[in-house]
Formats: sequence, C-alpha cells, structure tokens
Amino acid sequence: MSAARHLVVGTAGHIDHGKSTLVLALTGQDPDRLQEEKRRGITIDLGFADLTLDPERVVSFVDVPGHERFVRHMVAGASGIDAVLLVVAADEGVRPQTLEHLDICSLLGLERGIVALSKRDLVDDELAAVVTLELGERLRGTFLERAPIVPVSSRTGAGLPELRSALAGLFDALAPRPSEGVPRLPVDRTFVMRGFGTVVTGTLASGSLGEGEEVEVLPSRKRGRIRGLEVHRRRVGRAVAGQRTAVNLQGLDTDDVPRGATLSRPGALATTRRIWARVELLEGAPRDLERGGPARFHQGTCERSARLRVLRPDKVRGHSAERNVPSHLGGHSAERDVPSHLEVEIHLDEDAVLVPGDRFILRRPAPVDTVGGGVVVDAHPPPPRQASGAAFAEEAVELEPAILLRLDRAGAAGCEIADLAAELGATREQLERHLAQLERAGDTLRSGARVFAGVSWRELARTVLAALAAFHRDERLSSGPSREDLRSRLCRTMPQDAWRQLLDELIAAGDVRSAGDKVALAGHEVVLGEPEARLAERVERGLLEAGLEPPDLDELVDPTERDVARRVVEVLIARGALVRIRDGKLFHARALEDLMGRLARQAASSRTIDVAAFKALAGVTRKHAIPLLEHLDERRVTRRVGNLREILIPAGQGDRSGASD
Ligand SMILES: Nc1nc2c(ncn2[C@@H]2O[C@H](COP(=O)(O)OP(=O)(O)OP(=O)(O)O)[C@@H](O)[C@H]2O)c(=O)[nH]1
Ligand SMILES: [Mg+2]
Repeated sequence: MSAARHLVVGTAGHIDHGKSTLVLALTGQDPDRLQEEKRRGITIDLGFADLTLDPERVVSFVDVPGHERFVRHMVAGASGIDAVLLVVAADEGVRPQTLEHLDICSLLGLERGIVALSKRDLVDDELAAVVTLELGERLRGTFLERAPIVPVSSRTGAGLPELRSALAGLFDALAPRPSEGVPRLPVDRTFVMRGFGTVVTGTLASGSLGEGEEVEVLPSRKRGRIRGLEVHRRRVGRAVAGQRTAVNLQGLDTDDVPRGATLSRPGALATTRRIWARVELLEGAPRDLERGGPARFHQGTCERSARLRVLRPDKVRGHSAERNVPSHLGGHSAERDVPSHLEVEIHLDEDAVLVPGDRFILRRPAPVDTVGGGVVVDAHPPPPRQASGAAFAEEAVELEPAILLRLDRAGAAGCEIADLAAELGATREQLERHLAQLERAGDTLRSGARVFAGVSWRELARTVLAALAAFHRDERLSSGPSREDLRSRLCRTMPQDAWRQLLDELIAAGDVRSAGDKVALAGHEVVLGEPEARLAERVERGLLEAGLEPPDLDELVDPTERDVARRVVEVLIARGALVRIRDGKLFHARALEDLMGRLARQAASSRTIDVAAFKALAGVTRKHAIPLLEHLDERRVTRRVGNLREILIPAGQGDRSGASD
C-alpha cells in the first residue's frame, strides 16, 4: 500500500469546454472510456484518471460530463470530491453549466478549487483578459473567489506546469480525511471483470475497507466479502477514506450493487426515508417546492424522488437576505442568487443511507434543473405526531450534541448503543469515546446495551419517589406497589433491565425499600387506624384460636367490614403475623410454627412421615392436610419422596420462624 496522500479532484464546467482533454493532457489517461463517448466526442458518464505529482501526492481525477442532460452524473461524480477543477473555455467564457456546476459544488460544501481557462490557444491576449475579468466577476462571493485562474492549452501544453503546481497547492490547503469512521463507499461504477467477478468503484467517503472483510450493501442489506482491493490499479490490503477504490466482491452480483448503492460494514449504518434538513433554494427555484412539489434528491451517488415539507414556515424565502449565510452553505453572491434557507422535512420514495452532515442536491424532474441543496441535520427525526415539540437542532450535525438530542427525545426508553451508532454514522468506538466523556459529566447513563439521558434518568428517579409518596397517601394500608405496576404506570417504554437498575440505585441511596416484588419509600410504615387495629386484632385472634383448621376470613368479619379486612390482612401478612398458603387459606404464623415444632419432635424418632401420620400429628382432616404439606414442601420444611414426606428441619428444633414469607 502506497503511503502517498490522495486528493480527489472533480472537473466541472460547460459542455465541450475541454475538461476531458485537460485530464488527458495532465495524466496521459483518457477519461472518456465509452464507445459512444468517443463517437460523439462528449462525456456521458463519469471518467477517472490519476496523476502522481510526486511520491507523496496523487491526484485522482473524476471527470464529469458537461451536457445539461447528464447533470445527474455530474452530481454523482462531484459528491465524493475534495476540490473542483472548474474548466472555462477562453473562447466561450461562462456558460449555463459553468454556473450550474458551480452552484452544485457550492451546495455540496466544497471549499477549494482551481479555475482552468482552457483553450487558451484559441484566443488572443485581449480576449483572454476580457474573459478572465468576466470570470472573476462571476466567481465573486463564491468559494472560488480566491481560487487561482490558470490559463491552459491542452493542445500546446501551455499552462500545464502552472496547473500542476496549483494542484499541488491544494494538498497544503486541505486537511487529510480521517480514516477513522464507518466505512462508506458510495458506488459509482459496477462491472464484471473476467476471472474476478463483480467489481465496484467509488471514492471511499469515510473509514476504511480491508481485503477479506465482510461487507453489506445498502439499502438492500445484501452481504458479501471483499476478495480484493485496488487503488489506482495497484492492489492494496486496505483502502482508506478519500481514495478512489475498486472493490472486487465475492457473493454479490452486479445487480446487487448498482450505482447509488452504499458499501459498508454489516449493521454499521441505518437507512432512512424521512429526514430533517437545512435547505438552500436557489433563486428561481419553483415556489411549489416549499409546498410539497416533487424534486429529485441526490446524495453521494444515490438518487431518490423527494417531497419537501417546510417545518418552520416563518423562515421562508425573502428573510434570508439579511440573515447571515453560513460559509458552509456556499455564501453565494447576492446579485446572482439570493439563497433561501429553510428547515424542512424531506420524504424519499425509497430508503437511503444518510447521516447528519451529509450534503445533498435538489433537482427538478421537469424541466430538469438544479434548484437547491442542503445538509442533513437529522436522518431519523421523531415521528410526525411527536415532532411538533422536538427541536430542529442544527448543532446536532456534530456527534456529541446529536447523541444528547436523541437521548433526550428517547426519554425513559433510552437508546440501544448500536442503533445510535448506525443512525449517527459513527463507529462503535467513536460513540463509546463520547459516551465515556458524557457519562463522566453525568450527561448520560448506561444500562446494559442502552444509554439514557442523565436528565431523563434523574427526572424519572424523582417521579418514582413522588409516585410512591402518592401511592402511600392513597393506599394507606398497602405496603407499596409492585415494581411492574409502577413501571407500567410511570415508564412503560423503559426496558426491564434499566428499570431494575433505576430502582436498585434508589434502594442503594436509601430512598426506597423493597420486599419481594413490592417497593416502598424507605421510611414508609403502614399505620393502622383505631378501628382497623381493632379489626386486625379480632382477625388475628380468630385465626390463632382456629389453629390449623382456620375459617375463611369472611366468617370472621361482618359483611360491611370485608373490604377493610382484606387490606388489613395484607398488612398483617407483610408484618409476618399471618401466612397465606398457596390455596389461599390464611393461618396465624404461630399455628404454623407450632406445627413445625411438632414435626421436629417427630423427626427425632423418624425422618419420614406419611399423610395419615401427618393428619394425626396436625390434628386435621385430609382436606386440610394436603395443602398444608404442599406449603411445607414449598418452604423446604418437608420434601416429598414417593408417598412419604422427608422432614428436612433438624430433629428437636421446631422454631424455625415461618413468619418471613
Ligand atoms: N484548440 C483547443 N481545443 C481543445 C482544447 N481542449 C479541448 N479542445 C477541444 O474541444 C473539444 C471538447 O473537448 P472535451 O475535452 O471533450 O470537452 P469536455 O469539456 O470534456 O466536454 P464534455 O465532457 O462533453 O462536457 C474537443 O474537440 C477538443 O479537442 C484546447 O486546449 N485547445
Ligand atoms: Mg468530457
């Protein structure tokens, strides 16, 4: 793998202005490879060539067609480039596609470029000066305002050395793309190479791809493997962001990876059909666009039908002139087109791979024309019903605010870390790094594979305490709600694990107490009122006296007291005074303890007992004996062995407290 830095430079400019000839003159490689291109003498589809300036610097050219009918190919080609080489013929000057291509480059957020005044051999000095002046005028206020204008002739070779050094200058002006990140290769060409099979090419937009790695094609989610990689006809083990890359794929047909598809790592990126974006409409864009009129959406090499819906109607065109136009949106000259900035929701007809910060172009199906472009702010916005209050946070293009925004929206449901990464176009490592930092600051909180906004978590903790207090107030005789009841009342969307963690935190902090599946405020005690206490006493006494053949509760209390009695019984069970066995029968705890005492004494002579002996020992009928034995089995006082019971408690002991249920 060469250590050289690669810079992708795209040509741009009107038809016949000499783009392809210039690329050929610079590189010796003809970017027009199609028969039809050669026959008609025009470029139809993207062409590629490379120029090694020196061992450290390689320029990858993407040559685009100038014909107005092929602007969509130009957009696909311009999407992955680092800088533009705008070619303007000296004998014709600025023409419509010179401007349209310039607009597209601006809208794509390009910041650097070179202007070649081509066919210099065809004009005299005077005309060249006039055209140069006009050109300078047109470039004012655009990102090419300060770009060098280099007169060249592909025919005589004049100006080519100057152009080469201008290209070299771009390397100093542009920072290398970070090779960290999710691998993302927007496919611009697919073909079959004999003996190799499917090959796709593209400019690796982020991350890296390595030989032997598994890949996923989006949006189809088909999978395959990388058999081999080439960067400028040289085989490499790994291709990194910014390189023109050819990938030989195993397990995928050419139909599986058409132009517009994205190659990535399995599961690393999410797809979407609805996004929030900041859009800039060019002067002359049809007004119905803002009201949902159809448009073509171009991002990377992918193209979709789209409809726009303005999210904030107060920010429609006309207001933008006095507003500050952010430099990243091009900053067009005021005379030529007053850009209009809109916050919009865009609906696509098919899934696309989009992440915050992605630039796109909007074109009009008929008559075909570039009408605007923009930047993706949120590729997975909240559903329309919930969207009204959700912030259109422009800073969420950056990873950290984007994480916080999504967590904030998710509230008690939190977000799966893998989903968060895929939707934000970040690697797991990048995300983890940010999360670690956010967690330290208390901004986020993790529970298993999910993360929550610290604010939502703390808010929920407060809500739990308030809900418990309210519960105790309303249900005076209850020891507390069950964990699950509380969850379904307060935060149905919160996963079980996280809920358990939240309650555990509250218990650890000493705010909440739990017994069985019930929770209560730590200081909470059920206090029986005067009449309730008397009723409790009566029930307890009745059951104690009845021993192991207790009556039903209803027999112990008046019909008018039944409701209160039921709740009082729960309090007594919680206090350990009463025990309810599986068939619903209530016993006084002491009656059961007494029975266990008898069993322990019995164990001294024999460790087993049959039902008949047990009936005699307990002094109960068979009807009562069986549920009692089952209860004792459950509490591991006895164990069933065939028709017998083995007594598990130590002989002679009988006071194993049975009151803790
Ligand atoms: N005299 C002269 N002719 C040139 C020069 N550069 C290109 N040409 C001619 O101009 C015509 C168009 O050149 P291309 O390079 O195909 O133009 P293009 O911009 O690539 O055209 P499209 O890709 O179709 O937009 C060809 O006939 C070239 O031979 C030059 O420097 N001097
Ligand atoms: Mg051409």
